[in-house]
Amino acid sequence: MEGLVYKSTGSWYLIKDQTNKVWQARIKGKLKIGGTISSTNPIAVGDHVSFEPENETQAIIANVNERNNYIVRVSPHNKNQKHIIASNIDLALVVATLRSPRTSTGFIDRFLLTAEAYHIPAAVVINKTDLVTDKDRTAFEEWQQCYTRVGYPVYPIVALEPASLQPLKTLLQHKTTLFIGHSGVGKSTLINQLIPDIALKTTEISEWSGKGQHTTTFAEMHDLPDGGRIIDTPGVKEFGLIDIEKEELAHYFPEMKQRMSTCKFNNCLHLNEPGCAIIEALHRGEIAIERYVNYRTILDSIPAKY
Ligand SMILES: Nc1nc2c(ncn2[C@@H]2O[C@H](COP(=O)(O)OP(=O)(O)O)[C@@H](O)[C@H]2O)c(=O)[nH]1
Ligand SMILES: [Mg+2]
Ligand SMILES: [Zn+2]
Repeated sequence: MEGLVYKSTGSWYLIKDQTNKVWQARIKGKLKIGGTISSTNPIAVGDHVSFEPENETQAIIANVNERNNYIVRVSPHNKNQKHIIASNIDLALVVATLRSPRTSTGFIDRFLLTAEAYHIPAAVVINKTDLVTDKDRTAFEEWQQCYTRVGYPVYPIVALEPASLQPLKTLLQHKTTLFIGHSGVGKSTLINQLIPDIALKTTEISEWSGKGQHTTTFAEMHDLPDGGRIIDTPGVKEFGLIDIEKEELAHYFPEMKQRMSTCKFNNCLHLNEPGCAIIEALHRGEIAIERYVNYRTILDSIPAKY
């Protein structure tokens, strides 16, 4: 039988078959996996699998179909290993907030470039816009302008106000969408609005401000009432970069990728090389300074090859 993985706890998997029947499944013996990625988790949310029923509700997974795509992060347990967050994704959304808590643009940019690297379309949701004060108004407008300009649609919302969610609902229809965001940005609140009978637990600000919570929680997929699915990933604090070399990094910033072929040197890292098209565009105000600063910070964090 064929099924789709909705949840993984590491040893058990929750699968839905074509009739929407739910199975509790596990792996036994050797698993056949399409493709060649090695990761700490052999099966991820979003995987299409074949399975053999053991009884009315339990099953054994025999085979994982080849993935259209997947998105990984550094394994929380081992920095040198990949952990697949989810697979077969149509859209990746970062849920960000200007305050309570403030999401750094560094986090957003790391997320966006990871989506680029894995060829997954991405968009930015700015939640808690009801809390935007005069002090963050400029930053709010800059985020909207900056991300829209480089090709990422921006959706400002108030998760608790259904009327603000209409454009986002239209976007999500009939897609499998991955939600990423720091703990406390309102992902569960948003998902509760999108799927009225789901009743996910939300966390009061006073509770999540303590460190060390949500360290080992797992991604879970949910069906949307009007078609489509969303994948909730609790507690992603940091997006580790995997397998990206310094020379490649600018390819994953669309505004740089588009211009870098006119740099004088073809191995230009866009630092201070003569004839650098990126630096020139930066001086003309065509590339956002914050995006460039984040590029530099991420570049510094990538170890040199030798
Ligand atoms: N003011 C305001 N608070 C929100 C909004 N969305 C969520 N919250 C609150 O933020 C807190 C964390 O929300 P939660 O959904 O648990 O965040 P998660 O960790 O991303 O799942 C809760 O107290 C929510 O009520 C919003 O749009 N505006
Ligand atoms: Mg949550
Ligand atoms: Zn350059």
